[in-house]
Amino acid sequence: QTLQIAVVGAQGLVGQALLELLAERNFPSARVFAVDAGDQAGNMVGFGNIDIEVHSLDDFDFANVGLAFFVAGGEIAREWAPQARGAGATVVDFSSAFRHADDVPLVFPPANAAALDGLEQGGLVSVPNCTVSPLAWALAPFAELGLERVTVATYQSVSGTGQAALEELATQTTALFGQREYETNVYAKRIAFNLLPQIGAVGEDGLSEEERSVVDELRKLFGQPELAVEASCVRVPMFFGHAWAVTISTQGELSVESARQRFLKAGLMLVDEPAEAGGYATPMEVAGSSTVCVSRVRRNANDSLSFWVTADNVRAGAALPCLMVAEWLIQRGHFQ
Ligand code: 11C
Repeated sequence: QTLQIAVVGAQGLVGQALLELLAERNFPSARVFAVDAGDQAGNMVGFGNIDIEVHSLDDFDFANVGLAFFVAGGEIAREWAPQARGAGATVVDFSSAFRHADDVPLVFPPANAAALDGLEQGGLVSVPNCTVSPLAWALAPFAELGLERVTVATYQSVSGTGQAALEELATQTTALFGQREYETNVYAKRIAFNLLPQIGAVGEDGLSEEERSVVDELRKLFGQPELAVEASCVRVPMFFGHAWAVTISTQGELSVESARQRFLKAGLMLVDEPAEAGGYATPMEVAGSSTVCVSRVRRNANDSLSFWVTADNVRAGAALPCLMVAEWLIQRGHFQ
């Protein structure tokens, strides 16, 4: 193996999950560098059974890196991805920085792997928001029937916001149990024992940033700029795992049984035993796994199809899609 890899943002939630997956899936590489912004002197991060040193982005040399994952947010991607590319690295970016650029492919392989065709060494690929990739996985089996409308309500855990939000939920929860005062810093209102119906700033069109992201990214992924998408994104007091209540209409006829077969063929896990108590999957059960689960598949009176999707937003929603892009590039001989 000669491919050297950098994970920029290695100490973040997504960075750590990505390092775990790279080790678990034996991703072919000669060396993996953990890189992060700021002074990293002496910091170590887990990679499989070992710990590896974290390099400071400020003086990291991308010269011998063939593949750089950026999982460090938009600001760092905007500043450093061009430098990594300039040194010859292909960049797989998990941030909102380039997702809407016309000349940058937005790719989640189960939905649109063909968008990677022709990517050159030193190229740039954007990976969708963690709220979009598992949803797109569940929608992909219906794309060939002609997707007409997607209506989705999301239930998003606080890990989607990051480490500080995990701490805020934990601190508020214990304070409430202890009947103590609590602070609200990360979110506009208390998240413990509550639901927040807005994720990101609301734009002039009335959609929150997260809802706009779902609409725009699904349209780009499926190459349907006019696809009817309605999204309502809600932050819930869970630590890990997002869930999606989805309703779709397609041009072709769709029975519950054929939908189930399509989910299975696409590699999703079906947990759907309506006759059994608890015959569905919940975020708690998928947390820590790379599985995207579908439950409660049913047909509505107007022939639309509804179902429930749940996945670990950090692992299956963020880290795995980055790795799937890289695995696809490897299979296509991109790095030779
Ligand atoms: C959340 N999905 O769960 C969001 C985070 O990649 O644009 C969105 C960050 C992004 O909070």
